[in-house]
Amino acid sequence: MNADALKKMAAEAALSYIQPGMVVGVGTGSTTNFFIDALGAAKIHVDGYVASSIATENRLKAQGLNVLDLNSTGDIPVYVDGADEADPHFRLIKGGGAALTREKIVASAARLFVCIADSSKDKPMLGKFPLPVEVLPFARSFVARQLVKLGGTPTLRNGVTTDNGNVIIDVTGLDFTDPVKMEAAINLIPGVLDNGIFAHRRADVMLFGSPDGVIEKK
Ligand code: ABF
Repeated sequence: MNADALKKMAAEAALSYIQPGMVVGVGTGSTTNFFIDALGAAKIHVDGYVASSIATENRLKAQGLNVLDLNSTGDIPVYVDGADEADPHFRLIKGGGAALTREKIVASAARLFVCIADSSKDKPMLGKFPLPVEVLPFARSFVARQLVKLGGTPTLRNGVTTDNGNVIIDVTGLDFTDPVKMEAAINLIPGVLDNGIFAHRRADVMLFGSPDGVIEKK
């Protein structure tokens, strides 16, 4: 089975967490796109969807689904999103699609975070995937130097501007022994909007699409 088939399997399994009348947070990325398509087909009568990116908002609307403003929903019952890596404690690296800041806001506003991924994202430890950091353009060079002081090797992601008008710096070589601590240390650098470590707000449920079927961990 190819990766897309495994992503689709995980995405469709997440439908079981969606109930009529809910507000549902929706992530960003190719796995989440399968989830949006499944939502469009399932026609569950939810109150509406909170999108974590402009791309997701557009895809939801193209499916005829009702998009809500997070400022008007209060906390939301469930958030469904993909990841670039997940560790055994459901701590994640996200942001390959450059939407990490809004993703973390919606995930943090959600009572339940269901993470959907193909089983190649299931890792014993975080850190192989370069860590995305969203940075104000004004602070790009300063932030890069501070990331070096934290042990990382920063690379500006060329040609990418986030939905919030910022740049992405991808960082390799960081120590992920304590992801909560690293997440906080990076976010203390002035000019950093947020980083792609989801350890403080990790996932509650993992749905991995695998050649043996969907593996659910909670
Ligand atoms: C998003 O989905 C991102 O945070 C993450 O980078 C991406 C996972 O990519 P994909 O679903 O395309 O494999 O949530």
